[in-house]
Amino acid sequence: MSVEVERKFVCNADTLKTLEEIGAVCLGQRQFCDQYFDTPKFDLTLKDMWLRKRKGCWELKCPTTADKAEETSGEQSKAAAMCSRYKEITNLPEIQLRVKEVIKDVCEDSKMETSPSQEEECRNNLVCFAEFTTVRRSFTLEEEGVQVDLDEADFGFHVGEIEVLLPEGGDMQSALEKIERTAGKLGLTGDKCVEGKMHAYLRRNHPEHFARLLSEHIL
Ligand code: V4E
Repeated sequence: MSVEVERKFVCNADTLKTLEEIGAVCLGQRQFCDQYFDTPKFDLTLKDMWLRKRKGCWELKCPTTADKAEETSGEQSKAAAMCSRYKEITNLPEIQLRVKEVIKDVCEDSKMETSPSQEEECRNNLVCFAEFTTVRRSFTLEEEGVQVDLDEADFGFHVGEIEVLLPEGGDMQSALEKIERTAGKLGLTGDKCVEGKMHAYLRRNHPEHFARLLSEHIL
C-alpha cells in the first residue's frame, strides 16, 4: 500500500512553457477511462472512500490518519493544507474487505440483519456514479520522486497535479516540502485548494451527491 500526497493546481497555456523552463522531462502521454462506484446512498464517498476501475484494475483511495509532525504552524501548515493525502489500495482482496466493512456498518446502523446474502445484495448495489476519460501528460523533475501531471478530462476540464508517492509510513514532511518547492518553481501563488476532476464532475452532473459531500466536508 502506498500514500499519494498531491497538490492540485490550475493549469493554463503557460504551464507547459514553465515546466520546460524548470527542466521538467516529459514522461509521455496516456489516456484512461475511470469508472467510480458507490452505493445509491453514497456510503463510500461519505466516508471519503473512492472506489474506481481504471484500465481493468480496481483501486481504492482512503483517508490517511494525519501525522502529528505535520501539524506545524504558519506557512508550513498552510502549504500542507493545500495537499491531499490518500492511501491507495490496489490489492483486490483488501479492497473487497474495506468495502465490505463499510457496507456491513451501514447495514448494522440501519438495524438490518447482516446475513451473508444481504451483504452480497449490498455489494451488488454498487453503482457507477461517474465515468470519464482523461488524457494525462506526465513530467518528472529534478526533485526526487516528484511527478507533475497535466490532466484533460473529456467533460472539458483541465487540472494540474504535483504528486509524490510514499510507501506507508514514509517521510510525509519531506514529501510536503518537495511539493512546496515544486509549486514555488511553477510560480503557484494561490492558497486555496483547487477543485479536482471529481469535484467538477459531481458539481456539474450530480448536484445532490455533490451537495451531500460538501455538507459533510468531504469535498
Ligand atoms: C480522493 C478523491 C477522489 C478520487 C480521485 O482522486 P484524484 O487524485 O483527484 O484523481 P486522479 O485521477 O488524479 O487520480 P490519480 O491518477 O492521481 O491516482 S475524488 C475526490 N477525492 C477527494 C479529494 C479531496 N477531498 N480533495 C482533493 C484536493 N483531492 C481529492
